[in-house]
Parts: sequence; structure tokens; C-alpha cells
Amino acid sequence: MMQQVLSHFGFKEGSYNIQPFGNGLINKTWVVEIKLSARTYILQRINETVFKHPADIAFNISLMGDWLSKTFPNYLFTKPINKINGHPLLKTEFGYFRMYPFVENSHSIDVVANEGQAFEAAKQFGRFTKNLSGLTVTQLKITLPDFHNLSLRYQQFEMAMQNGNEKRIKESKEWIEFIVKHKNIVTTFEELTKELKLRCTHHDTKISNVLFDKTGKGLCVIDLDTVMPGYFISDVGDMMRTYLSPVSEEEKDYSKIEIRSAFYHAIVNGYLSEMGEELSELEKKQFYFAGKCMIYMQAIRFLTDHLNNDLYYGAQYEGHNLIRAGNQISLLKCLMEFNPE
Ligand code: ADP
Ligand code: GN1
Ligand code: MG
Repeated sequence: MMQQVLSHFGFKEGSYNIQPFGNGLINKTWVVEIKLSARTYILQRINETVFKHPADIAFNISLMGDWLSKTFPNYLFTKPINKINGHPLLKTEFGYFRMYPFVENSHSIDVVANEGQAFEAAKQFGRFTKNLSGLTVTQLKITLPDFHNLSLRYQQFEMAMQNGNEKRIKESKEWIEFIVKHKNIVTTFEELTKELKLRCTHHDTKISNVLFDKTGKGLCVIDLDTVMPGYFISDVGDMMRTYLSPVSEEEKDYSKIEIRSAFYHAIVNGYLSEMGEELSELEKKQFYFAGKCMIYMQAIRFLTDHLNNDLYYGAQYEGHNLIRAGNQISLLKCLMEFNPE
């Protein structure tokens, strides 16, 4: 299969080494090293169960790339390379593929180790939205309808409680009760989003979607499949969700979860260093709620998936998504006890 895919990009059998790469939950990623030229590429298969129209993703990337190359020519924007036939998106019997040049001397991380990394990442996501602020946001295609619509996520959770796996529903009682008890977060989200500006939003700001250089400086953001019109709370909130705790959403020992105060302020300051003049006064007051909202949403998504027999995220072991949901609930509890002042 791989040779057939790679031949469309002009790579000959035997000229490369290929191996799986990264820890993404949705797409499948490989690193491809060309033996003679020492060039490296990232090959990805787009998850078509999740992204029903991969051409819309390609459209958005090319729209943003064209805009940025005109308005911010020095901005590092990762674009897939073209196939031999001149287009970046490849459709095969094995699915949709695309190939990115590996950003040289870059690496990503899975857990934020120091405040500097949190600041740098937040700065990169802020810069991304700021640089695209002149692009008419509604020109972007909606690659995942209602992706961060918390009201819909809550409805999907309610559906899963009615139609999901009965044994799992009984076993998840404690987590279900927590989600129901904190439904006020959904109401606040609904009220707030009426007032917020739609911006060019990344929607997946976890730390593995930022590339760093050897000195720890942020280089660029990657993983642009979910870039759509959206609210800043999505991007800031997902950073809170994934940078505040010293352990990731995969951690089973919840006692290791905590809120690192300095990292909270690093996210706020890093984001404001780029977006300070773009955000309204109302938006600037919502950093803390952004974190609460996105952690709550992710807890709902993992729990819903557990009740639905792991259809969306899959599971590497029995109960994996329940463990992840519990992890996010513990994180939310910690954030609720945290005073950002
Ligand atoms: P997923 O949707 O599966 O999360 P990503 O686009 O985030 O896929 O890619 C997975 C990992 O591959 C990233 O976390 C990063 O380590 C690496 N990666 C992706 N694109 C590039 C690139 N252009 N240059 C260097 N590394 C990359
Ligand atoms: C998925 O593909 P990946 O791993 O970057 C998910 C995000 C979740 C995240 C949780 C399209 O992101 O929304 O926050 O897992 N992406 C999609 O780890 O559902
Ligand atoms: Mg990713």
C-alpha cells in the first residue's frame, strides 16, 4: 500500500524509510526519510469517518497559505507538497493522503515541562489567529460541523445515556452524575458565545500541535484540519486543558493531576503577547472559563465515547475512555479549586 501511495509523490521503491510517527488520536501519521537526499517528510492518512470532506481541509489550508504568503511572507506556515499531478490531496483505495515537508530541526512534545514551553505555544496559537484576522473568517469551510458546540456535545451525552452500552452506563454512574451536576457550564457557554467574535480558530491547541526548535522556541503550529471559524475560548481552553497539569489525559493515577499556577499565567501572557490588541474586554475576562469549558467538553466527549463502545476515539485497553474521562473530571475539579488571581 505505502509504495503505491508514495509513488504519487514521486518516491521510488527502496529510496526511503517509512515508520509510524506521533500520538494523534484521529489521523494516521508516518515519517518518511529519503535515504540519499536526507530529506524528511510527514505522510498522513486523513480519518474519513471523522472528516467527511477531506477536500474542504485542503481548501482551507490553501486559502490560509495563499493569504499568509501575501500578508506575512516570513510566517512559517506548514503546507502539504503537491503530488506529481500538481495537487496536494491524494485519493486512493486506501483513503485520503497528504505529505508535508518535515519542518527542519523541529520537534514536538507531549507534556509541557516548563512555563517557557507553555508561553511559546500560546504565543504561536495567538500569532496564528492574529495573522489571519484580516482574512474573512466565513471563507473557511466548516470541516467538522458543531465541533466545539458544547450544547450539542451535551445532547450527544444524553443520547448515549439513553441508547448506549447499559453495563457501561451503570458502571459510569459517578462520572455521569458529575457531568449532569455541572450542566451550568453549558448554559454559560450558550450565553457567552452569543457575545463573542468568530475568529480563525485552530480548535486543537494541544501541545503536540506546536513545533519547537532545539532551544525550546516555538516555531509554528501544525495539525490544521480543525481550523474553522470559532471562538477564542476553544484555543485558550484547550491549552489550559493540556498544559496546566504535569501529566496528560492518559494518566491513570489521578493523584498526579494538578494545576500549575505559573503555567496558567504563561498561557495567558503568551496568548496576550500576540492577541492583546485583538481581544475585547469581555474576551479578556474569559480565560478561566475557557479552561473550565474545554476540560468539561473533553470529559463529556470521552465519557460519551465510552458509553458508545469507543466508536470515535477507539480504545487501547478495556475502559480506556472512562479512564480518560475520569482524568479530565479530576483536572476540572482541580481547576475549580484554583484561584487564578
Ligand atoms: P494528528 O492529527 O494525528 O495529531 P499531527 O498533524 O499533529 O497529526 O502530526 C502528528 C505529529 O507528527 C506531530 O505531533 C508532530 O510531532 C509531527 N509532525 C506533523 N507535521 C509535521 C511537520 N510538518 N514537521 C515536523 N513534524 C511534524
Ligand atoms: C483529537 O487528532 P488529535 O489527537 O490531535 C480530537 C481533539 C481532542 C483530542 C484529545 C478531530 O485530537 O478534539 O481534543 O483528540 N480531534 C478530533 O486528545 O476529534
Ligand atoms: Mg496533532
